[in-house]
Amino acid sequence: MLQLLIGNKNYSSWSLRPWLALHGLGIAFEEVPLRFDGFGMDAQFKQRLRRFTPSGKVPVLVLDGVAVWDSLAIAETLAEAFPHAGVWPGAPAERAQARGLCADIHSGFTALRQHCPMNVGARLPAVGARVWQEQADLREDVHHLLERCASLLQDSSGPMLFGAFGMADAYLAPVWLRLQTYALPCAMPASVQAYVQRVLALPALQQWCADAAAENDFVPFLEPYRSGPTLPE
Ligand SMILES: N[C@@H](CCC(=O)N[C@@H](CS)C(=O)NCC(=O)O)C(=O)O
Repeated sequence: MLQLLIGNKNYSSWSLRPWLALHGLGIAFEEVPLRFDGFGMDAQFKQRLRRFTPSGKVPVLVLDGVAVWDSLAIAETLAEAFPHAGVWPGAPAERAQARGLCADIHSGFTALRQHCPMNVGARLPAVGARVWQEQADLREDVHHLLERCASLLQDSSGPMLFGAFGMADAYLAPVWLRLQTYALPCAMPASVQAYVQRVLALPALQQWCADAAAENDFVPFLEPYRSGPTLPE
């Protein structure tokens, strides 16, 4: 029995990663949504999470009654529990690359995270143009990721980064949603552009975006750039 505790789909990039991986790899699970009513200790969100994780954060995977928190720990747990599902590539060199990429995303790219928080349904091109111009570290983050993807795709048998869909593709998916939201004017190599289109067209990712829209839940403390759901930037 597998459960995944997740936050608001419009905002929670960390929840999206294992959710998309589970769907993309065909591993059945039950989704347990926890609304982001606040990140303070008195928030319902924190209260409901308390018995699963001391981190107070989503995602949390519950596998046979054991709670596993943190997206990277979840990735390794899935690889262990479902060794034939293709969480990581089969070849050791590729597996090392995929793990390294996920670890780098997990601990880095803070400028992209800070200036372009995930907001699936919003369209903020003016904000994107401004932060792109003002924030050199954001430009570096994006250029670095695009170069890395281009290089991996060159060696990949396709259609995904390491051949078949895996955790690395799921880890990068929120980046492509951010580029969409903020319309960052980055120069994207054609191979990466085609890859991004393939990821965005994945039925599971389409489903996540539709679910995010259906939430219809504007969460002010996660909205640095908007004061209401339909207000222009
Ligand atoms: N390193 C964690 C990050 C998880 C995380 O920051 N989750 C956010 C939602 S996307 C959260 O639950 N935040 C609650 C808080 O900051 O108190 C992971 O990889 O799972």
